[in-house]
Amino acid sequence: MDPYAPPDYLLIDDLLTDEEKLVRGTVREFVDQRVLPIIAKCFREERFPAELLPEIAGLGLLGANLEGYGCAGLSNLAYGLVLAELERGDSGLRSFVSVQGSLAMYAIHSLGSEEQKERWLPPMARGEKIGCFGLTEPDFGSNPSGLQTRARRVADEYVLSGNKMWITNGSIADLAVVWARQDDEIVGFIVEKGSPGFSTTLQKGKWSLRASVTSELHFEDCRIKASAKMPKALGLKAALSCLNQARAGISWGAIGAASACYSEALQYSKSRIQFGKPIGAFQLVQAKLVDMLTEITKAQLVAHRLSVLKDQGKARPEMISLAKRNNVAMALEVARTARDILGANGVTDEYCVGRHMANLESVKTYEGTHDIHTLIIGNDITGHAAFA
Ligand code: TGC
Ligand code: FAD
Repeated sequence: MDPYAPPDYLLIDDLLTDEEKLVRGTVREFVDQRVLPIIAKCFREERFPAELLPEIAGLGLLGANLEGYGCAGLSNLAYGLVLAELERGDSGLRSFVSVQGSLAMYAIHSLGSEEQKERWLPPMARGEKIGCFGLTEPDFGSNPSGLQTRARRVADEYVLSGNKMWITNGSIADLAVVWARQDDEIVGFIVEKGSPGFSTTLQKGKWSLRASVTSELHFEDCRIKASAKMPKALGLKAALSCLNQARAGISWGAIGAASACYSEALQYSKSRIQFGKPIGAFQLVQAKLVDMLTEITKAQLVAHRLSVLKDQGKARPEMISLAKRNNVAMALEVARTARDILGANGVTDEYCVGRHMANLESVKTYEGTHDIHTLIIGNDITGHAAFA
């Protein structure tokens, strides 16, 4: 197979270092050789490809932009390139890596005690322990400030009660970072699998992210040691600070999915003959391809600039919202247009466009819906919060 060459119309590769290109090249090869041959079947069977985990961990992709504790310490830019490659394979695979590294590991890294970091981060980086991140509840999605999961201190333990929903990795996780209300404050805990009163239910029947595990978490008077509380996980602000990491990564990941759809549609347009010509020779098809390429290129520039700002410590949460909102909407539109260019073939899983299109519907909703990010940016520029 020829190595994949993503669209790079404005030579953004010239802005990358040799090391960044090397990291991306390694993940690109992994996706070509190990992910693409199996992913359509996984999606069809609603199965997360857990067999890839040792290789993903071996490549240093878990918590890759974190420092120390066995993590690779990549720049945010290099990490973004990694996530774009993974999501070129499937959004479910990128979700796994985002939740493990950018949500669960990041939460422990930035909010946990030294003991918690030393205990959990090295095995999580090695892929020996899987994490999930439980913020969303059945009645509180966009508005986590109202979350109802309760934590009570009883002697040297905490007792948790409540339910989380739509939790990526939930049923396969060895530990859950869980946000709960203690008295009137939102606080975060590390809850181990097997804790008395903790159980999970797999959420089946998704037509999106079928190669990703999504679960409910149940806490019925779940008892955990007092030391499971993360000392710096205080207030909604702490929970939201973790989302910045994942949202920034998604802005890169979406480019990978969009690039896969664009490349497939471009190739198809050159080989599919109608009215005696390749469909790519028709003006209307060319206009669609040009719009796709233009939007991908703009998204690449947004993601690149955001990563540079993040590496310089200058990326504000609202900037991250702009990149997540724009790039995911762009990718979904590109996937839909690519699906259209493939005609009837676009609705089969022999081609990747339909799978990406379905996945991106979830990506548009999770980590803050498109409209919540509109309101975050709207608040920033006008000074008027329009959430409630
Ligand atoms: P609000 O009053 O605006 O904020 C409370 C405090 O938090 C601060 N803050 C942030 N800090 C860091 N990073 C951010 N992104 C922050 N956003 C807000 C804020 O400054 C304030 O600080 P302080 O010092 O004044 O206390 O809170 P609000 O209740 O009005 O909510 C605002 C809103 C709607 C933007 C927020 O609730 C929100 O972002 N909602 C969306 C929820 C969401 O994104 N959930 C994601 C769950 S995880 C997930 O989906 C994983 S998907 C799997 C995968 O990634 O693959
Ligand atoms: P709601 O908040 O009910 O929103 C429904 C609609 O109303 C949306 O269009 C929204 O934009 C709109 N809306 C809501 N409020 C307003 C407003 N003020 N103004 C205008 N419009 C508004 N969560 C986790 O904690 N951890 C995970 O690992 C995780 N993984 C996920 C995996 C998948 C596959 C999915 C689909 C979701 C996952 N989520 C996870 C949950 C995700 O973060 C939520 O779905 C998301 O935050 C939206 O919440 P909701 O689904 O309850 O929608």
